[in-house]
Amino acid sequence: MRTKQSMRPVALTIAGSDPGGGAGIQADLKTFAALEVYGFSAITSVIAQNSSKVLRVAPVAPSMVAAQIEAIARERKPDAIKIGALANPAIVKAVATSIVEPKLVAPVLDPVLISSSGTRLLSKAGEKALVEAIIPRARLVTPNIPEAQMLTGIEVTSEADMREAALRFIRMGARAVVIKGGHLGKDSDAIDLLYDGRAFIAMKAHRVAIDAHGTGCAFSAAIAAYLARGSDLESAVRKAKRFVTTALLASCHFGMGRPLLDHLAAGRKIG
Ligand code: PXL
Repeated sequence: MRTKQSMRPVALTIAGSDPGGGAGIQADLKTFAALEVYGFSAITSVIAQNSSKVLRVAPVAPSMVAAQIEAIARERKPDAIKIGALANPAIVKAVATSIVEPKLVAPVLDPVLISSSGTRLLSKAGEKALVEAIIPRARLVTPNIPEAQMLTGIEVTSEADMREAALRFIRMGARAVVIKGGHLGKDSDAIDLLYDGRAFIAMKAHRVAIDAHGTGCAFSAAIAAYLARGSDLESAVRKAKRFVTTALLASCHFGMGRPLLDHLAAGRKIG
């Protein structure tokens, strides 16, 4: 019997591996599955970690990262791409070339710099390469406040600073940016700021006081999933925010460190 080609949307994650499944490739694939999007993946770095800490990081050879992307894109171009941890400048450049040459869709970039437990997941030299090679090609960049500060050099302590940093990302060449305001004003509502070079959209939400591992990964993966399903950027960001909040409220401990999100529970609740 002949099996037909799937009509299901496909999203690709290019990210690091978290064996604990809370962040990285594993969290991205769960997010795609929860949102009924087929998941492709290319591993950039193998990270030995659990819910408490990172023990070791082994970057994959840049040519091998490129080969993974080429192998899948040769057969089926993904409808959306999410990029996470890229480890070093050589991997940053290999990923940029692998996306640009076959004219793949512009990626959602989660500019992962340092793990929540304090280990660098992109070297200092890699930051410069990210600014030069990936940010100018991004459909959307999704920094948190520390990442926005490190990449723009602007100190962000207010909503006005968030707007200034957002402007800077657009000047760097990104088509849009959403700055996650979770690290600002710990006692008040959390405000995420979306800017596409035309209008600032402030998205206010009640702060969920759960310090789970992998929220940034799930957010950018969910945005990519909704884009793959055909959402426009603003609604993809709004729905992804709801997905993360729902997964956060269903989060649980699978160890002694931070709680981990329940991606599949969020998918069942809100899809
Ligand atoms: O949340 C940033 C992040 C991204 N990707 C991987 C990670 C982490 C945090 O630990 O492990 C693979």
